Order: sequence, then structure tokens, then C-alpha cells
Amino acid sequence: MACPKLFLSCLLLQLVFLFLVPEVAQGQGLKVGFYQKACPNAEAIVKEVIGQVMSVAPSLSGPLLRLHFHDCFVRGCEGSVLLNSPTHQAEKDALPNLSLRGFETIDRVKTALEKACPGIVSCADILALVARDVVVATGGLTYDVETGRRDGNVSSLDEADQNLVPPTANITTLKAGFARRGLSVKDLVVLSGGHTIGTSHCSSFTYRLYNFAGNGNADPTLDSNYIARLKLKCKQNDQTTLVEMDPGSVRTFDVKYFNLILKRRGLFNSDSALLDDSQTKAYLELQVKTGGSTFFKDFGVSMVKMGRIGVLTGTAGEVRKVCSKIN
Ligand code: HEM
Ligand SMILES: *[C@@H]1O[C@H](CO)[C@@H](O)[C@H](O)[C@H]1NC(C)=O
Ligand SMILES: *[C@@H]1O[C@H](CO)[C@@H](O)[C@H](O)[C@H]1NC(C)=O
Ligand SMILES: CC(=O)N[C@H]1CO[C@H](CO)[C@@H](O)[C@@H]1O
Repeated sequence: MACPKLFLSCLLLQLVFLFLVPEVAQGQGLKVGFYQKACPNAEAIVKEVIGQVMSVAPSLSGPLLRLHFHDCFVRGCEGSVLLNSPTHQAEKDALPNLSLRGFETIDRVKTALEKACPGIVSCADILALVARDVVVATGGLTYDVETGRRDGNVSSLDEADQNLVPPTANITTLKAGFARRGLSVKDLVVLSGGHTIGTSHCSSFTYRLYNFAGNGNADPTLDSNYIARLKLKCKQNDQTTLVEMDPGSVRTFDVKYFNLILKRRGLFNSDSALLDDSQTKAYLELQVKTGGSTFFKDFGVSMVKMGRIGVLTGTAGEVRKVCSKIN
């Protein structure tokens, strides 16, 4: 598999990540309504702030949903993706993260919560609640979010590089990456549906358009009309342009992205790869055929499972006062 410029170390990290210690989704200590006594309005406050943000900056829906995923896949859902590092060695500073956004929104939610109930609601829980509210704001189905996570105090660039599944990943690597965290093949295909909203930098997929496999051609698994369209937007070394991952419905949570994958228009190899497994392919076909008969509900179920990965609960960790800094 060709490794694009932006993912220089991807060959190495694809090897490494099979052998790392698992952070499985167990989630002991989490429960729905954890803040009911200590901060009864916590969830309403999050929802209100997200409603305000969505009304003025709807393009933040993608970035905000993605933050929870990135948090959970590196060290577990413990808010480490939000930490700043004075020496730029935090998760934030890792390459895949060049593209993370929405930190100011999380700070805004945190400020509102600190005003209502100081020191109670963790940053890790804020990410989980915000992700749910974004799904609802874009037209997805609501689901109960388990809360009670506490915040970690370590954030590592190297761990982000090693733990985030790269967009170049094939189906074997994807399944292994999810299984290692207690997530099933179904969770993989369902959660990949998160790409129904948001944008991508050209640099995350131009290797598929130009000189794929070193032969000067494009990725043969990608629809040729789509290749032509993408090439118009993305020149070979473009590091800045954003393209819609689900063109025409980039702010709507729906099954159109699954339809694109079936038409060989999945933007990343990791999306196209869902055609290479009979179970994931069958899921895409069923959802497209039925207009998402179970996808909307399945998404909430898989998000709750993802939200259990490697959590800190009880007296572990801390509740940060400011999400970008340990106390
Ligand atoms: C299965 C492995 C996954 C891979 C390899 C992957 C990879 C990527 C990449 C490369 C981007 C574009 C980043 C950029 O260039 O700006 C992206 C964007 C995004 N991803 Fe994923 N992703 C995966 C799973 C997920 C999951 C599980 C979710 C959430 C449930 C998610 C939600 C998003 C969203 C919402 C965006 C758009 C972000 C924006 O608008 O800025 N992804 N993903
Ligand atoms: C999938 O990717 C991994 C890591 O790059 C590689 O070792 C493996 O051979 C690939 N599997 C297939 C079936 O291409
Ligand atoms: C980080 O957290 C661990 C475990 O919760 C704790 O033992 C350690 O002292 C903390 N380190 C800092 C710098 O706060
Ligand atoms: C190294 C680098 O560019 N890191 C960036 C990670 O994402 C944040 C938020 O967008 C940027 O502020 C950092 O500069």
C-alpha cells in the first residue's frame, strides 16, 4: 500500500498498532444521567451551547463529532485530545490532527458548565455529549449518553500517531484496530457512517488520485468520474483545500455516504475498504436499500460503545477546570 506524504510514518504505524496494549471498551463506572444530582442542567447546557454554535457555524458539526472519536482512540475517552503541550508534543500536534478543529467550542461549553457547577463535569464527558448533540443537530437520532468519565493528564503525539487508524487502512487493519478496542465489525461500518458529515483536506486522499502504487495512475478501485471531479479540486500537493466528504449533504446526517461507497466514491481507502468484507458490504447495501432502516439507531448504540473505550472513572484522573490544561 502506498503511503502518502502526509502519512510518512504510516507503514511503520500500521505495523505497530497491532501490538499495542488494548484499551477495550468496558466502561465500568459510567451511567446515563451521572450528573443528575451534582449538576442537573449539565446536559441541557451542553445542548444549548451547541445549538447556538450550530446556528452560526454549522460547518463545525464534522469537527466536533470527530473530536470524540479521536479522543477515544488514543488512550481512551479521557479528554487528552484537548490538552495543549508547551513543547507541541501532544495528541493535538500529531499529523492527523493538523485538521482537528472545534476546540474553542469545547472551551465555550466548559465555561458555561463551570459557571453553573464548578469542577463537576469532565472534559471527556463534554466531548461525548457534544458528539451526540451534533448528531441530533444534523438530523440523526438522539441516544442516551453515558457519563461519569474523568479526565486524564497525559497527551502524547507519538501515541496519536500510533493509535489513529490511517485513511490508507485496508479492511484487515480497520477490523483489527476496532477489535483491539472491543468494537465489532458492525461498529466499524456503523461508525464510518460518521463521514456523512464534514470535510476532508485534499492531502488525506490525493495519493489515490495521483501516482497510486507508484505507476502514475489513480486508485483503480475509485470511480473514474469521481477521480476526475476530485482532481479538479485537489492538485497533487495541495495541503489546504477542503472537500465535502458527502457532496451535497455535508451537513446532513443520512445514509448518502454509504451510497457513495457503493458507487466506488468513498473518499478514503478506509471507506472503500468497507466493500471488501461481506458483512460490512451487506450492511451498506441494506441501509441504502431501506433508507437507513437501522443505521440511525445503530449509530447511537455504537457511539455509546466507543464512548466506553479506556475510560477513567471513580477517583481515577481528575475533572479538569480548563480543558486544554491539567489542573
Ligand atoms: C474507521 C476509521 C476512520 C478513519 C481512517 C478516518 C479518517 C478520517 C480522515 C482522514 C478525515 C479527514 C481529515 C482531514 O483531512 O481534514 C476524517 C474526517 C472525519 N471523520 Fe473520520 N475516520 C475514521 C472513523 C471515524 C469515526 C468513527 C468517526 C465518528 C463517529 C469519524 C468522523 C469524522 C468526521 C465527522 C470527519 C469530518 C471532520 C471535519 O469536518 O473536519 N471518523 N476521518
Ligand atoms: C493490510 O495492511 C496491512 C498494513 O499495511 C498489511 O500488512 C496487510 O498485508 C494488508 N492486507 C491486505 C489484505 O492487503
Ligand atoms: C497523572 O495521573 C496519574 C494517575 O491518575 C497520577 O499518578 C500522576 O501523578 C498524574 N500526573 C500529573 C503530572 O498530574
Ligand atoms: C502541529 C500543528 O499544526 N498542530 C495543530 C493541531 O490542531 C490545532 C487546532 O486546530 C492547531 O492549533 C495546532 O497548530
